[in-house]
Amino acid sequence: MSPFAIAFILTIAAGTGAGLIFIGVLIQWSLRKALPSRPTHPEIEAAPQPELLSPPELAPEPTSEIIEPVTIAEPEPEPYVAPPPTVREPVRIGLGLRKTRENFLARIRAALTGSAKIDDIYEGLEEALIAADVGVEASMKISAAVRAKLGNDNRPDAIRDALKAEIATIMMSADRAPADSGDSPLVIMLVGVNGVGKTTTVAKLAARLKRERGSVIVAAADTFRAAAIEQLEVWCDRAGADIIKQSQGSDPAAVAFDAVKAAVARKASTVLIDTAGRLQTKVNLMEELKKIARVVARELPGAPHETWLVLDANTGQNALSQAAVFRDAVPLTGVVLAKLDSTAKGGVVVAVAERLKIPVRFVGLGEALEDLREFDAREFVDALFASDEAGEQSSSGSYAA
Ligand SMILES: Nc1nc2c(ncn2[C@@H]2O[C@H](COP(=O)(O)OP(=O)(O)OP(=O)(O)O)[C@@H](O)[C@H]2O)c(=O)[nH]1
Ligand SMILES: [Mg+2]
Repeated sequence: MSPFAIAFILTIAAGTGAGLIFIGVLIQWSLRKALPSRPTHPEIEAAPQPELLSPPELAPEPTSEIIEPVTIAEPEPEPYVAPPPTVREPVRIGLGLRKTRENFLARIRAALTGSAKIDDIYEGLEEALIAADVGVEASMKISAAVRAKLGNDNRPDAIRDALKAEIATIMMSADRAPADSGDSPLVIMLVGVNGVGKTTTVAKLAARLKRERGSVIVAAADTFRAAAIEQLEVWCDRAGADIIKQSQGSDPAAVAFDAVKAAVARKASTVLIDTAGRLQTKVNLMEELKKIARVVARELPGAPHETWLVLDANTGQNALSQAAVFRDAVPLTGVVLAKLDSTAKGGVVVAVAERLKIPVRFVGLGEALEDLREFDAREFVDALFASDEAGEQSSSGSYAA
């Protein structure tokens, strides 16, 4: 091959190579433009740009401005709910009535099986009722009603069933609908002689009504007894209720007034007024209760919507005379029978229903917050007549709160 031909081929090859290199560079350049830029050095990639360093969600110490969007993005925080005050299962009415039931049933059984003579049977029944503190008058009335229904039928089961039905009728005849305070707070005033269990009942009710209806305000309107306010404060703390108080010796009506006013302002659902059980004289106490009711009504017409007399179940028939005294001062709308657990005289609830014609609303079955049962006439009668074995069963079964 001639040197000219070799030179020509080399020139063509060099030109083609340069052309190819040019095209390669061109392709690379256009690809760079089309793809997102990638840093050439990994160490630069690991070190973000200053403006990327602190997006709100990554900032190590966020300021209040940048924390906001984060909080909004999170689910709504659960409202704080205090742990329920109940620490154990509530006492069952069957267990609370154990003493009354044993006493009552033993006597009824003796009356029904002791003699076949109708007169003896009914005499025995009356005695059993009186011994359970149903009261002489009510006992005779009940016994007469059963006899009128059964005539000469002396079968123990028939008498027992008729007796049970008669007591249930009396208990239910006193029943009435609970007060309705509409959109306003329901104001309940607790009254009763000293030591019956008012303050404990207020605390039990506060815990219960808070769970059932919403926030509760308690008025410490026993400003007479030393340490009464502190006692109530401890209870309210446990029950998770707000307390409105003043110093000892201050005007109880003013405390109750403040509590109702606060409840209206805070849209609380219930106000519970704890009152004194003893003042210098009984007259003073009654005047004070009247004044509380009057002053409260001035702030919230219709209040107190309920005035409940707290009775100690151990007082037996004396409960009736207490009720008469209080009823003269303030219209009673219900009874709370405290300490039913510690008495064999639980039959007094029958006398209360029969004589006073006001319903038993709750029964106290112990000293703890959860030891309060809503009163149910039929459940009470069933528990009263439950045979020992069945009673224990029902105490842990259908009577469970
Ligand atoms: N076993 C039992 N004890 C109760 C019950 N209710 C209250 N008590 C006890 O009865 C005592 C008196 O209770 P309080 O609630 O202070 O009575 P109170 O009526 O407020 O008394 P004063 O404020 O003095 O009028 C306390 O030792 C309570 O623990 C109950 O249902 N069962
Ligand atoms: Mg008290």
